[in-house]
Amino acid sequence: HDLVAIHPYSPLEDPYSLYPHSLRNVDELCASIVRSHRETTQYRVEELQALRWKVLSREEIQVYQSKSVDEMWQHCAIRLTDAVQYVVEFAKHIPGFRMLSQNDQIALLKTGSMEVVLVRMCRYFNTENNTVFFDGKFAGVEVFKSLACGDLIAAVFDFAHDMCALKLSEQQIALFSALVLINTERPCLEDRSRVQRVQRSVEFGLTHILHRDNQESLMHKLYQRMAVLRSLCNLHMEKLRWFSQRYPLTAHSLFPPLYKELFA
Ligand code: CLR
Repeated sequence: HDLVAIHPYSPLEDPYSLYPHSLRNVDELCASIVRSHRETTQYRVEELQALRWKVLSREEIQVYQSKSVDEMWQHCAIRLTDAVQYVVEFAKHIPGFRMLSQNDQIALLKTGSMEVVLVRMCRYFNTENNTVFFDGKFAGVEVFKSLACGDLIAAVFDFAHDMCALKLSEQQIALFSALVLINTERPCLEDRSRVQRVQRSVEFGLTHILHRDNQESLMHKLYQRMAVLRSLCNLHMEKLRWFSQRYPLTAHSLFPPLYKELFA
């Protein structure tokens, strides 16, 4: 597997899964998730803020729109895989994740990595003109026209817009991302109870920071967003199946191996 470098099991390395509810540890747990989020999000919020004026020109949009379906799919698959790779790095540093079996790590990433990319998308989204940072500039839905999956793109942009409306802090995004990944409901898990222990500690961490920020009402909204994420990812898989049927050669030989491993 390209996906996860396995580390030898060492319970000492990971006190959180043993004592998830001790108060001193919850601060450490949050700090460590926030640090790994910070270190794996390609751009900082301030950097993205400073780049907001960089919008694609009409000519540049034309270039994307005149790409063939398979060319544009390949291009986006590469960009997405890049983003997924950072999410894999993030996951590896969630306290407790590396203690899970390789099978369970992969099972969580298979369904969760794309969802976390979509959570992270809100940092890269400008609600003033509904554009997302793509290839170094801000791009609207029309840029993705040649993918021929307008419904998915519209749904993804809507989701980003709704996430932005919650005005989450970086810490809240970090903890929410971890919670999206560590989910006992994912299919094909071997050791659900171990995943559950990690999930409880992350949940406890998120509750803790929402309480500290006096924003407990966000919890309910975040759980609602998790259901939307699941449906978006199902739609992505559906589109990928459709694409692979029409363009088997591109899907087979030109998509990044990690993209195929995770989603195919
Ligand atoms: C999400 C946050 C990441 C950086 C990043 C990289 C690639 C971007 C992605 C973000 C958002 C969604 C995105 C993607 C490239 C293509 C994809 C714009 C900003 C759109 C929605 C097209 C999806 C096409 C599939 C059907 C192949 O940290």
